[in-house]
Formats: sequence, structure tokens, C-alpha cells
Amino acid sequence: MKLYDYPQAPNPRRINIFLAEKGIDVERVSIDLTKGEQLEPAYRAKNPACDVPMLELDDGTCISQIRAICRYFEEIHPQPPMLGSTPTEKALCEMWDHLAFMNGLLAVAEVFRNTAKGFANRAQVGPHAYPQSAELAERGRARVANFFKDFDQHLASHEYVAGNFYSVADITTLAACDFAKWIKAEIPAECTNLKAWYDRMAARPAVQANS
Ligand SMILES: N[C@@H](CCC(=O)N[C@@H](CS)C(=O)NCC(=O)O)C(=O)O
Repeated sequence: MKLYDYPQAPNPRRINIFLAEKGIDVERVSIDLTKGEQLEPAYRAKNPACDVPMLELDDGTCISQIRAICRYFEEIHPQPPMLGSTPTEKALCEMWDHLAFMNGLLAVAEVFRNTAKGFANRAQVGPHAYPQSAELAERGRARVANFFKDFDQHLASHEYVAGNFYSVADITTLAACDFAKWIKAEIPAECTNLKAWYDRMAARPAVQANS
């Protein structure tokens, strides 16, 4: 199998940390986003979503979207569990991973993609061209500030994002916090729970190896 990757970008980094946590090594194929390789016909034929990461199995099956890729690896390589172990843990993991993606990563992306010069007409990931919007960028800043506050409050009473177990939800939240630096937003000093959690996560070898 092959993982189509661009490790400098926040979403591919999520899968790279996930694989490092599981100790899985997989062949990588570079898709250079700065050259627009994700939009080229050969890649688009494999992945109509035109994003990375994307996993191609040996039988030619192509799986995009990080949750789907994580699910695949969790099924074939269950240890250590990264998507929860019990029915409740699995549901909490889905819930918090989704919240971290929607309210964290996508909020930062809303600012970044609507302001960065290189993203004119590329305000959304995918095959379609969307113009930048200053209003969306401004709204995104407010969403990022609320993401920090909401997750700080949550982590006041939880050791990890999905509860008392480490999971992919921690990886997505960490990736969102690091992506926020691209728009010069840092975890606010008053968000002490989030900061303490972040420092613990950033020290993990799998994260260090993908920083
Ligand atoms: N929802 C996707 C997100 C993937 C994504 O947004 N990837 C970005 C890199 S961080 C990308 O491929 N961008 C392509 C582009 O900017 O055209 C997933 O879960 O895999």
C-alpha cells in the first residue's frame, strides 16, 4: 500500500503521528501541494476530493479522509488502540475528534485560506475554486479563540481530549493548536489546562518525530 502525503501540512501530519504511535511504516508518495499536484488528473482520478493524505491499497482501492484511513489502520493493526476500546470510548473518540476538526482545524483553515496570498481562489480544499472572503477570515479568528477556550474548559476535568485515554482526538487537537501558529494564534496564557495538556502531548515521541 502507499500513503500519498505532504508531511508539512497539518492534516497529513495527523496521519503521520497516528502511524508513528502504532509503529506502522508505509511507503509514501509525495504530493507537493505547493505545485498543485493534488489537482492533477492522475491524482484526481484516484482521489476526487483532491486532498492529502490518501491511502492506496495494493488492490487499487483508494481511501481518502483521515478518519477513514485511521479506521482502516485500526482494523488491521489494533494495537495500541487509537480510536477507543469500549463502545463508549469509541463514540467519545469520534465525537471529540469531530469537534477538534470542525471547531479547531477548520476554524484555523478558515483564517489561513481566506488570507494567505497563495490561496487566492483556493479558499476551500478540493477540486472547486472558491474566492477568499475577509468576513470569513474574521469569523475564523473568533472561532479559533473559542476553540481554545472551550477545549481549555473541557481539559480542566479530562486527562485526554476524549476522556481518560489517549486517542486520535488528541492528535487532531494538537494539530489544530500547531496549525494556529500559522495564523499567529497561540494557546492563550489563561488557558492553563489546554497548555498543560499540549505540553504533555508535544513531548510524545510520535509527535516529536513529526514536528
Ligand atoms: N477532510 C480531510 C482534510 C484533508 C485536507 O484538508 N488536506 C489538505 C492539507 S492540510 C489538502 O490536501 N489541501 C489541498 C489543497 O489545499 O488544495 C481529511 O480528513 O483528510
